[in-house]
Amino acid sequence: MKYILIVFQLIVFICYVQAQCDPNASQANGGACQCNQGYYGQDASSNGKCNQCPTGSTSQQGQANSDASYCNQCLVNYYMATQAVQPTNGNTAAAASCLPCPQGTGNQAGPTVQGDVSQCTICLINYYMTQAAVPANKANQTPASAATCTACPTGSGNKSGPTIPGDISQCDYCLDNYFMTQNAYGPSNLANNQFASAAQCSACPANSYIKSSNQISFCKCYDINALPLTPSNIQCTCKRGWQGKVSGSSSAPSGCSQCPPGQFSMNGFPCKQCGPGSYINDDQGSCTCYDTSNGTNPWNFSTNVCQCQFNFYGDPSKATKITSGSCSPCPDGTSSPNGSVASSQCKSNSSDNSNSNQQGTQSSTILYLSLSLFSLFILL
Ligand SMILES: *[C@@H]1O[C@H](CO)[C@@H](O)[C@H](O)[C@H]1NC(C)=O
Ligand SMILES: *[C@@H]1O[C@H](CO)[C@@H](O)[C@H](O)[C@H]1NC(C)=O
Ligand SMILES: *[C@@H]1O[C@H](CO)[C@@H](O)[C@H](O)[C@H]1NC(C)=O
Ligand SMILES: *[C@@H]1O[C@H](CO)[C@@H](O)[C@H](O)[C@H]1NC(C)=O
Ligand SMILES: CC(=O)N[C@H]1CO[C@H](CO)[C@@H](O)[C@@H]1O
Ligand SMILES: CC(=O)N[C@H]1CO[C@H](CO)[C@@H](O)[C@@H]1O
Repeated sequence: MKYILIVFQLIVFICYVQAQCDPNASQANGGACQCNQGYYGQDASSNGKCNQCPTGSTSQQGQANSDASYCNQCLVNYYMATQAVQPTNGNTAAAASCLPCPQGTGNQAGPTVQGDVSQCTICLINYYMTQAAVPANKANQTPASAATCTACPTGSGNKSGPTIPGDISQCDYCLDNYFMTQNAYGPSNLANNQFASAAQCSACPANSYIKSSNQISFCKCYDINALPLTPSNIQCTCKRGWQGKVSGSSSAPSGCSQCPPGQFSMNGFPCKQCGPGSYINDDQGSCTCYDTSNGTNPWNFSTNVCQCQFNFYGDPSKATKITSGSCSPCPDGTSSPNGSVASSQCKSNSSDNSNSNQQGTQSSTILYLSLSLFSLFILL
């Protein structure tokens, strides 16, 4: 009983000691509390407190991290303008001064030594590099410069940030939900990049998606029952023989449902019976008029009727499998509107024109006569 009590007290004591570490500190092998990576502070146990290293700088795990001078490294995509100062010779401890790399530039690892903006040697993802970083040159009095990085054109990018100079063809990927119509090409030696090109990338149509890729490609509709997208079919709609509105996300169920037997649909329109005189095609996406002989209109999705062309008359809607010649041409000199059924709809098309022509002739004759009369009058 006595021993159990001692063990219990020991556990409580250990817990108590561990609970004394600052939330941003840890205790190595039961030793003292040490501030974590990115923090510094004296005596991280009891009353001590861990402070965050100044913006852009960081400290290492497993070090004493007792004062600001332990913040002697820069985070990635920062450069070190001045190094950390140790609290010796009467100096006050100071963290390294780390400044963010210019927009679009960065580095592969956080700098550990003092330098300048030329520590920003690479381009960030989706930027391309036209010039490498240049350290300051005291002799020539040229200032330091970071890598020259420009954002890739809309929709294009790079899987990883370029590390060497090149041209716009470094933008050889299309981003998520952009499809590629042309590969990047180059690099060229030309200063103005005239003949280098980024990948050509276009946004996916509504209700479709694509993963980032460096291949000529096309987007996929979310809806598994949609007609596949192609360069000539650039809208997600239900496939032929299915009606409804395609789903707008990969998690949503299909919005398309199959037409009942004998009914057709295209582009998700409501399923319908074929119009009189036509039969349904195998894919349930359209119908065909039985009579396709001269003078008939081909079956059309939006009208769904079988009719004669203009200047013909007849009724192909009465046609059956074996019918042909439903439409007869109007007699010469007459014409009829689209969809005429009776010969009486063939009207002479010259009457109106000849009337106005006659009127024209009449008025010029009158004008001529009046002029002649007028001149005769003058002569007299
Ligand atoms: C259909 O019309 C074309 C000219 O438009 C003609 O050459 C052909 O002989 C016609 N066919 C029939 C079966 O009348
Ligand atoms: C179908 O008919 C409509 C209405 O007359 C017309 O606007 C359309 O051009 C036709 N489509 C075809 C493919 O002929
Ligand atoms: C004539 O009517 C048919 C439907 O029978 C339609 O598809 C076509 O577009 C029409 N043509 C014209 C020129 O209006
Ligand atoms: C009447 O109209 C039809 C169709 O427009 C045409 O083919 C024919 O030549 C016209 N006839 C005359 C006499 O103008
Ligand atoms: C990285 C980390 O753990 N940071 C913590 C430091 O401590 C404060 C509270 O004092 C927390 O809010 C941080 O999340
Ligand atoms: C995926 C990838 O990294 N693409 C290009 C990014 O840019 C570099 C040039 O730094 C190219 O070599 C890569 O092909």
